[in-house]
Amino acid sequence: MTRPTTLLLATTNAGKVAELADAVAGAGCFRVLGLGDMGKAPEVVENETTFAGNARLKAEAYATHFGVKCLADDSGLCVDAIAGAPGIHSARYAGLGATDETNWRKLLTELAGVSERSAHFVCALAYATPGASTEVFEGKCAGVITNAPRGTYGFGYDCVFQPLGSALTLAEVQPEEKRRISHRAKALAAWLATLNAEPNVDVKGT
Ligand code: ITT
Repeated sequence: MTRPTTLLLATTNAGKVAELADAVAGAGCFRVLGLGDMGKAPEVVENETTFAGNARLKAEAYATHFGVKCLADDSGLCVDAIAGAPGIHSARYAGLGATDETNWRKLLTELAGVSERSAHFVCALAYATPGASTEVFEGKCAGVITNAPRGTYGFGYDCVFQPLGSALTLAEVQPEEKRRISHRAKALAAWLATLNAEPNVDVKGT
């Protein structure tokens, strides 16, 4: 029997926690902790210019500080008609104190009258181990921005994002369905696929 490895899920975003925690629990080999289970956490300034860079910053800062393996996500929405905005600034698109609703309202205002509404979500997932090199996995989900919000599931921009091939927004599909098709699901799948190569992590929990 392999002892579970402690893994810190380093995000303050409740929506992300819900999506990450399920997948990580499914791996069956981790004792999962959140930032709330730790002592005072260092403040991490996300000042890189890419999703991957910011995810790596967060994962390495927490892994080093707490001495445990750490999984951190940096993600956001890139809209083609506005040069990929809000991109890495998705969480604060509507300014300091932005909420999910002020963010998606600002996006709909920016796109008023715009017919080209293609967009994609990106998730960069960084997996840091103290004293070892960090791995980063990326997932994308392509779709279009709707003209109005629809649905009550999910978080962030889900209510204005309709994945390609779907008639529903990510806030209208059941959470299980989002966990199957999303950018975060794809990044998680790529990370989970590498775990069996680790000497002290046994995905099958044998
Ligand atoms: P942490 O840094 O603590 O993880 P955060 O919310 O600040 O939390 P980010 O800097 O990665 O995280 O910003 C991600 C933002 O992108 C998030 O606040 C949403 O507005 C948006 N976003 C990311 N993934 C999303 C998803 O699956 N559905 C809808 N919006 C999403």
